[in-house]
Amino acid sequence: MIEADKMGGITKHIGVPRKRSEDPQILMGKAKYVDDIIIPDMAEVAFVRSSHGHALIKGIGLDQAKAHPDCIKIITAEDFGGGTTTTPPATNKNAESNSVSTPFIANEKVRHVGEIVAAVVAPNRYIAEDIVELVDVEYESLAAYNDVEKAMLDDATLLHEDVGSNVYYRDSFSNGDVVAGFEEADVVVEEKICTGRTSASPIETRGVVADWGWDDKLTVWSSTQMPFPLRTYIATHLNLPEQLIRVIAPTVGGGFGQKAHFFPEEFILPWLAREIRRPIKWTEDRREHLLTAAHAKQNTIYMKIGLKNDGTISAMKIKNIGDSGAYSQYPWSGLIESMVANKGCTGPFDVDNVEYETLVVLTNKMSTGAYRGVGWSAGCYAREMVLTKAAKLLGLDITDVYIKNLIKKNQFPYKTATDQVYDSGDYHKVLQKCLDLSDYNEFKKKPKSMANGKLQGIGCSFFVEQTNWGSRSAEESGFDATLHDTTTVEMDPSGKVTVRSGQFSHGQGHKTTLAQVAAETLGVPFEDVVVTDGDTETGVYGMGTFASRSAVIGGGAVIRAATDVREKIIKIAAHVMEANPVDLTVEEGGVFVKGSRAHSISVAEVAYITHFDRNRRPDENEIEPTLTSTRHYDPPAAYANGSHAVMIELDPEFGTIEIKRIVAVEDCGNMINPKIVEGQMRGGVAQGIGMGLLEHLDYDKNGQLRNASFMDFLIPNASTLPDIECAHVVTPSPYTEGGFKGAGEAAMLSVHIALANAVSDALIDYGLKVPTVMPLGPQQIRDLIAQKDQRESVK
Ligand code: MCN
Ligand code: SMO
Repeated sequence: MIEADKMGGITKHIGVPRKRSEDPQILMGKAKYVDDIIIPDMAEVAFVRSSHGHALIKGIGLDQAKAHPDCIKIITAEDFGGGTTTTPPATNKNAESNSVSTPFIANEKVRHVGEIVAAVVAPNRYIAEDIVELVDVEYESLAAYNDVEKAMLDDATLLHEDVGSNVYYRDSFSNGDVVAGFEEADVVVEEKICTGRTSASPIETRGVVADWGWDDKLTVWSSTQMPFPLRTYIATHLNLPEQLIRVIAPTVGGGFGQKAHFFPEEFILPWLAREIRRPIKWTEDRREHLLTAAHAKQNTIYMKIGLKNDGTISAMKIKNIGDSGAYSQYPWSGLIESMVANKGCTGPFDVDNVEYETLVVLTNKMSTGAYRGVGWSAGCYAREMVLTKAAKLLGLDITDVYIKNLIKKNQFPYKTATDQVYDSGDYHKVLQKCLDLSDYNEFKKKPKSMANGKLQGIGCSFFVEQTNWGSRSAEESGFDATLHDTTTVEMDPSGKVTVRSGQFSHGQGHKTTLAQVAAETLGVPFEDVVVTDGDTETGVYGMGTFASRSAVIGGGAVIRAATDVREKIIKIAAHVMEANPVDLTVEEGGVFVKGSRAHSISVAEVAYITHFDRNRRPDENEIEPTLTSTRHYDPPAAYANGSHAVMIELDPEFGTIEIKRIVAVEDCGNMINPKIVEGQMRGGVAQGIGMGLLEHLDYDKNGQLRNASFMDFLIPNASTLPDIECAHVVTPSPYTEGGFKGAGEAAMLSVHIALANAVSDALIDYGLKVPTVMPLGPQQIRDLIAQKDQRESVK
């Protein structure tokens, strides 16, 4: 294990802000995505998708479509015999939980607009779309549900008769004495907070190519975050041995959690390729994407918090109703948002008296799933808006409440009321750094009204984030999942190194960071290491990349495997040099006698001797002549933390917001590559601002999505945002190899909260105004201004 105190610039590779080695190909347009895969004789698929939110399928007329001269194949649910993906019930105690099945193709009933009703194969997409138009589906409308609280009513029409209720998951939890906690409180605030329905909107939409080769092996290219689990999934449903299937994730243009699911299209294409024995492709268009790639973050949360006069939080009570959409998205299920939110409900605060209830409800919308910061974006928003309001009622600033309640440095490891174990941190230092860099206290004193007629405001927020989903992190978030990862480190006879990672970088820069970790551990130049991932034929089984797990778990597995290889290099070099192994060290491609640079042998020579020179290497019965190790890693959770400050100018007439400054401070333990961490922070902040300001997939009461295009569903762009100012505090995790904590999602946990607090600050002259909805578009801002002073509603 690399000692944590050797990090932070003292080491040669870890901590170095290198540029990403993968970027030149991407920036020059050379990188190949799924849609760039072209195979001779390849046909294309288009889907007949439901135009109804909730309806019975009374008949599907295929005659005209089949009569089209270019129709290669057309299939409906019947062809699969009603095949489904079934998300099993949650196994945690105190839960009432049901499994929910997702049909690959809708059978008898559609439950959301965009659901697949039939698949058409034609020589190309244009013709396939023409044939789709010829399919005549007869529907009988059913009542559709957009609002979870309506779908929960006893007399609501059921989406899934076999589940028996539109509420398919319910649990409750209590710790401490919540009644006494509220009695002790000097102010109690309760709000209903509703968050918007977002889409991760990666630049590259989904896409699948499937080819049943001459050798009877199936190759599938998919824009996925999890190539190996996808292979298992396809093998299970096609009833094939896994070694007959090769899954390749080529360059993937962003996933953000959305591509960490299995979608029906990823099974239908391989199935069709087997049937027609021809390569086929499907590339999702943006409208399909907004309609049918997993949505996220829509929660209705009743949040009640009690505070004492000095700002101490004395009790919390939460009812979180998750909007699962029409199904429980496989594999993480529709629980992921609300369950993660409630399991992490105390956030960075030292609170004992907690009670929560989690409900997950079916509605006639696309299913929800993981999206960067899953669980926390909505859950933390609800907690923080209530805290902000309570702080204002007590005459305190929200940052006073933070200072009062943040877990103190000497309390780590800290076990939360909900049984999560926070490994390390210095939360007060992080907060102070953010306040200093943003000049928070000075800015607060400024008058809100500006000469240009706008109102200026500043907001701050603080977060803690569980990272690195292995088995134990998942368990601490309520999921019974076996998650770990494996990496092979392999030195070839020329001394060059290949890292075969079970992770899959779809934008995070692992080719750079995992190479840094390998170079550091082995003692070889960075340039000598190549990282491969994304191909089940050349890699080792791994769970993929999600839940900010790669630095810790992937990096940790690299450290373990590379340590084995380094030790072997030393042993073989010792034999060759007739030295004692304990006297040797490996640095930058050479094996040296410690303290004496004169005695050395290059790593390349050791590698050559190992593979080809049996006269000079040790006996192969003593040491096998390979420089390869495969190691697995499944560490405890590490919890990252950070703070955001946002400065805005708000136009009270139009309700628009211009963001002037964003400061982001983060502690992700030892950084492998600060430049990449900052890239992650900036990307997360941008998406967090999108979620906080712009994004909501807006369904009407019949389940029609009203904004399924980038004309109407807005995401932030470069001109929406100022430069994002990044800073770090480093508290290495004592629980992980290298002291790393995850960094990939953190920024999405709290920048929207800082933004909402800035809105509240800008509107201070209008009374007590704390948002209860997200996003905060012009209409919501105008509504907030028009609302009564919230002081009047407090008893
Ligand atoms: N890193 C580091 N030092 C640390 C922590 C991280 O240098 N202490 C580096 C890592 O080595 C890695 C990157 O930062 O190159 C992110 O690391 P990590 O936090 O381990 O997250 P993952 O690599 O597992 O990526 C997943 C995470 C998630 S869950 C979402 S969602 C998200 C995110 O990454 N999706 C992304 N960032 C994304 N960035 C891009 N460009 N595209 C996505 O789809
Ligand atoms: S939402 Mo990230 O892929 O865990």
